[in-house]
Amino acid sequence: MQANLNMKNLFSLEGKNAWVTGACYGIGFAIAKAYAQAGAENIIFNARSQEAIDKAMELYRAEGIKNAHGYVCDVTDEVAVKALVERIHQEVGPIHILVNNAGIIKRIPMHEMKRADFQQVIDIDLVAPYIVSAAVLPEMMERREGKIINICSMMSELGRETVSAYAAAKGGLKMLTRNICSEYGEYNIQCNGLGPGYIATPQTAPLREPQPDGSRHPFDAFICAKTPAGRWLEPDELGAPAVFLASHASDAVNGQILYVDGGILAYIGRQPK
Ligand code: NAP
Ligand code: GCO
Repeated sequence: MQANLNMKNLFSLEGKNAWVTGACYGIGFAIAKAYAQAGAENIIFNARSQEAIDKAMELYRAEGIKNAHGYVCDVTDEVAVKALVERIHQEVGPIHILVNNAGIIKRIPMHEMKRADFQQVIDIDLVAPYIVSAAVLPEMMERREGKIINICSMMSELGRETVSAYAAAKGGLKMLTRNICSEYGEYNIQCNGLGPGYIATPQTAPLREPQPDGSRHPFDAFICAKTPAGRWLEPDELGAPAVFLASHASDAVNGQILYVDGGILAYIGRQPK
């Protein structure tokens, strides 16, 4: 609670253990780095293969982060997630902060998308945040304190061609965020969303690749025209907003989606010159 904290300490994560799902690279890794810089006691992350964990541990070590703990776990596997929570309690300690970051996208016109593809996106981007949050909530309820941050998207608010499953999942994740807020706020648990704009990560790399003739990808130009700053955002620009949502500075913020989009949602798009 904020009663005995001053402004300087409000954004500190000292003494807190943070689990960022899928934080081997991209946005998750950027958030985990920011948490470490904000003083987090331990950084916990997971991936679907030991190879990914080993590679990520090298990245954490290169950043001087010595308190990173990587575990092999597919976030859609409810049994594995519950077992991992117990293992984290034994090997690391309590989970104070959970960031549901792990996610995929499939860019296929809906009428051509196979049901299995649609389902896989829903399972990872919407069902998994439910699975992981449900596994972590009991300890947060008992402790009467916890932070859950769901990584939403522009597609929590907007649609576009070929991303029907992703938009459905991220729209659902916005409402799951609001419902966790509603159901668990009485336990002093805050659940908010972080809504990145268009971020330069492996997930969006296909949208930025130069064309065979060396020209700019049309989507690259499109997004820069839709962003007031005229550029893609970098993963590290999400760090400080993520620290805010994980810290006592946001104890009175609940059920909100904090969009870190460079202004995309406010902007009709650059007018033709
Ligand atoms: P990314 O570079 O593709 O990284 C996604 C991470 O999630 C990877 O580490 C991936 O591991 C992991 N993951 C995927 N499915 C998993 C599963 N079933 N179990 C465990 N880990 C799994 O994506 P990103 O751009 O950093 O995006 C991270 C989050 O931000 C996602 O939820 C995405 O929807 C969201 N987001 C991204 C943007 C953007 O512009 N990049 C904007 C808004 C929101 P593997 O290597 O094993 O696949
Ligand atoms: C896409 C992009 C977006 C971003 C992000 C935007 O194909 O439109 O991948 O979905 O990943 O979610 O906020």
